[in-house]
Amino acid sequence: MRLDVVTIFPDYLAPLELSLAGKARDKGLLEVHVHDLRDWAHDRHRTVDDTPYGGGAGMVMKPEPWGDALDAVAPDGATLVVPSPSGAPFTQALAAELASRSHLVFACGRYEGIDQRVLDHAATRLEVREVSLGDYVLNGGEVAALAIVEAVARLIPGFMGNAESLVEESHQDGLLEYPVYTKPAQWRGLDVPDVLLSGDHARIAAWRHEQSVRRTAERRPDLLHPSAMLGEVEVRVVQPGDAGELLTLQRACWVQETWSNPDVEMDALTETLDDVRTWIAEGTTLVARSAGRLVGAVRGRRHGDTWDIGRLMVAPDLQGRGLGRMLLERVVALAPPGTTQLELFTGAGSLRNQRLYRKAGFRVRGEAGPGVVRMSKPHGHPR
Ligand code: JD8
Repeated sequence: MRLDVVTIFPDYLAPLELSLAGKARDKGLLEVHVHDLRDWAHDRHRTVDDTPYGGGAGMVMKPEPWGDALDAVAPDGATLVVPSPSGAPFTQALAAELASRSHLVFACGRYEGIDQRVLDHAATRLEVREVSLGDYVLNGGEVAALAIVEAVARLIPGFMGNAESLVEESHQDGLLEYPVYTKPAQWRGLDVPDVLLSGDHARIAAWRHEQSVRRTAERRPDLLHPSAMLGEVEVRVVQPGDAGELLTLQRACWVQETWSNPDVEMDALTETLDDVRTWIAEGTTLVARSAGRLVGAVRGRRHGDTWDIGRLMVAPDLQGRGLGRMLLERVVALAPPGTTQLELFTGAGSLRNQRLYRKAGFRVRGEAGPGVVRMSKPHGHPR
């Protein structure tokens, strides 16, 4: 990935040299270039700002230096990221989306902001994403750019030493992190919770999940129960009339899957309405609706003593609220008598999905074709 940052304070971005981004550079995963906007202001004082049309306090950044800078730095088709207090909230999901791009250009504004025509003009040849770091006011875009670069760079495949750790994180599954501890086991009269010293990985995973849910309920209830966000969720067996919405939701969800699995062929992405009508007539398919909107679905099909689970989908804007976990539980509960194994397939790059399935007791059993992993779980056997 290539990153370009345009700013009137290039030294503000010096931390990029030090940090994670520096290591990514050494690994050849990331190429970072910082540019001084004043290099495109050619008057004696290298002026980049002027008074606002319509009056008001402060100064506005002039369009000409920005236009010339972006002409020089941003090739057609690049993604222009503009930190702004009026931008879309920056989230882990947006970080993942930006991490799928090959070239990001950051336009760091100052003063009262950048002349709007710079973004309007840029949008004629670039993907323009105005992004806000949070509901508070900074003096410029540099700090936001640093945070966004770090959140994006660490998602670049091969960047984090062990991709595994990415799966464990807050906001990956909509729950906050559980508390962590390290040696010594006693410190200033404070002990590490016994369960963490037990070596019983199932109990440890359960304790950590409970801690995550408790913290989320206390600190971020908005992230917790589906009903809290979605209102009542009705789950029922699919009807023929659901086919159109199901096709639409499926395509939206599998477009997202291509971000984490760019080289994998996905039937779900290319199926037709008739294909969907055909497979909802086979096996068991559940759909979830909230306020009349189709927000999720899952299917189960019997293959001998195996219950083949698939097409687990949650509307992209509602992911991370536990709806996927709930639908998985519901379709598992529908496994026919005599089922001895639950099985599913997902993208090798779909770490978030794998995390959900692993938390539900599924384990990766190996590759099932290029870029696809098979996960399964014994069923019906008393532990
Ligand atoms: C870019 C200029 C300062 C903002 C007058 C203060 C992001 N979450 C965020 N808060 N603030 C910013 C941000 C602030 C910026 C610029 C981003 C460029 N300013 C302006 C409008 C009010 N001053 C941000 N991301």
